[in-house]
Amino acid sequence: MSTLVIIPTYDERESLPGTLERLRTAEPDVDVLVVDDASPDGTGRWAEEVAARDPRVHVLHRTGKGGLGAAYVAGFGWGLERGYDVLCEMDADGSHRPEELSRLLDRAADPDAPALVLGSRWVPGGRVVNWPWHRQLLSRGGNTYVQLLLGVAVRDATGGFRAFRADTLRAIDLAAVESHGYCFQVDMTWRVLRGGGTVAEVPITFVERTVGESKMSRAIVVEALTKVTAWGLAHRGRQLRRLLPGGRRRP
Ligand SMILES: Nc1nc2c(ncn2[C@@H]2O[C@H](COP(=O)(O)OP(=O)(O)OP(=O)(O)O)[C@@H](O)[C@H]2O)c(=O)[nH]1
Ligand SMILES: [Mg+2]
Repeated sequence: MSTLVIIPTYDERESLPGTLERLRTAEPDVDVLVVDDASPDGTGRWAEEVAARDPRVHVLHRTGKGGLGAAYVAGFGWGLERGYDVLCEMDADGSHRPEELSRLLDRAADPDAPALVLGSRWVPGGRVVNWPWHRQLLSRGGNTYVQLLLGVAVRDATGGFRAFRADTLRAIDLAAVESHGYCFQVDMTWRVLRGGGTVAEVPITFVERTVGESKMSRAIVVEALTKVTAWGLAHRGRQLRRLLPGGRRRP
């Protein structure tokens, strides 16, 4: 099973070296793709130096900060073109522990592997470390909102430590994915589920970053809230139409 771990970066010069080193130690056989959006702090240049010495490390440079979603879509395209079997998402900031990637990969390698394996903070055994209460509230509240509106049983649809099977990504129209922030994670989960795919959650310990700065912003929260509400209303509308007389025959 060939695996690509995609790490999007924007100003992660301080955090990427440690994360990459831990990843190479924990999973020496996976390939890594750093997708850098022309980080002003030189993260992309640094990653390029590593790639020159380590054939398993690759760098995709984008011209400017275009959001997490667009970076992943570019990374997925790169990986699918090269025929990887499993494509993973992982943050550069150390929140996703490279030592726990094996849990996701083991599940993705099962004979009855799900379409998507999520590293989950909010299933039994999952934890968060040093995360301020307001971030926990936002994450738990956001995930409850997703579950209620979309009617999905996924506990951590906003998490970004995950493993997709390549055929799962091939079945998704990636060019149509426009979400930027952590709404992107919900968007991808929802597309997998709507396409009939299964999603499995494995517990992870999520550790608050110790260096660098968060890219979380009000705009990212507003985007997620607006889009999840719109998807939820459309979904409930479709359900309602199916219940109406003759509803099933309607297009
Ligand atoms: N290429 C690229 N990477 C990004 C962009 N925005 C965020 N990232 C990366 O995406 C990962 C997650 O971003 P974080 O800033 O940690 O955001 P977060 O994990 O949602 O929020 P925190 O919990 O506050 O850290 C990090 O590796 C970032 O460098 C972007 O616009 N482009
Ligand atoms: Mg983070």
